[in-house]
Amino acid sequence: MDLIEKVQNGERLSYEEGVKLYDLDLFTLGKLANAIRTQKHGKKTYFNVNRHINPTNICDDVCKFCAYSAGRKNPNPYTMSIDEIVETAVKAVDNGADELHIVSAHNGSAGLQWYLDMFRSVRQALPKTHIKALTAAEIEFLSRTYDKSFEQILDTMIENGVDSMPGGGAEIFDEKVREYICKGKVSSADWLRIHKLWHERGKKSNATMLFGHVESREHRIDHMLRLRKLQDETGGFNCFIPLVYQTQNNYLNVKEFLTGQEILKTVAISRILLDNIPNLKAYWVTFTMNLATIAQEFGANDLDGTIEKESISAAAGAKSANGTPLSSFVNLIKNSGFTPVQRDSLYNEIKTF
Ligand code: V47
Repeated sequence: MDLIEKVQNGERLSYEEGVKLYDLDLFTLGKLANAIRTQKHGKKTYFNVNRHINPTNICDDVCKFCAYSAGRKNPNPYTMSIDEIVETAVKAVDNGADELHIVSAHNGSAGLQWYLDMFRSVRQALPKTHIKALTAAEIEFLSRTYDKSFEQILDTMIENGVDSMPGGGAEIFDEKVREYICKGKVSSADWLRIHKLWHERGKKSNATMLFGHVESREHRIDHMLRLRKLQDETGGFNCFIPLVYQTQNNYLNVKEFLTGQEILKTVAISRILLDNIPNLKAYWVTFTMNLATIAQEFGANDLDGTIEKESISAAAGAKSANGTPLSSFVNLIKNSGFTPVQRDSLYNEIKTF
């Protein structure tokens, strides 16, 4: 059977077939991915009203692609106080946010207690707000630095009020690429193991893939299939988020920005290959709003959220520092022919516009 027919019949593709998908032209891929998106989600495009909080940029790890950590290229180290974090969170919720996305650099001098106090204090101040916090990379870092098992860190996160885990830190799972771009950070096996343990605790998480730097198409397919395998076991991933590498202020020295065509092909292929992860996010921060809008026709059914403030991708050149207002977000989705649906962090629908 030919590849196109296999996709149309909803059959699962192998690694080799996944790689071959890239040989199809963009419009064929878009049509195939859009058919799957429409079958699963119709014309709905999800987003949420969220606030990113990045409490510290002081980092003990050295990822070549990162422009956010307070290293040689970013001389402004900071660590927010617990009061500042709570104040920021309360203000965001007063302004309508129902999710706090809290991730940081790997700050070995802050102390494990600082992390736990942060979650407990935010939870006390905001009993109903969803806290999505700590990437698997941060969890591995905390485990390594404070001599705790992954299980102990995950259990204390839950005790202190964390609801779900974001998908960061996955980068590219291929061990050689990983060694080059983020040596010393969480291994691929541990990233997957931490999410597995989290899912076994009845909790949900997301998964990202950082692409458009030194990786090949084959590495992207390998990355997606490692996620598909874990999802078969646990069913705990809500969403897959392909992050487009931003080129500025970092040490990876890749100056060529990916073409829109390659980004859209990768979106469509992830919709086709990840048949068991329900949601596919075109994260407007790294796509640009224009391309995220188009990605809705190539399989994406989620555009992330209003964000309010963004530091990680903005440091590397993305135009995301101040988030985006709710009204323009809604209009953008509407004007592109889709139905904006505000969701909570676990994809329960809150409001259809
Ligand atoms: O893991 C770092 C990435 C991630 C760059 O779970 C960069 O809903 C592009 O994971 N260019 C953090 N990306 C962000 C993240 C995320 C974002 C939105 C939603 C969710 C979710 C998760 O940012 C890191 C890293 O892969 N990153 N540097 C850069 N130069």
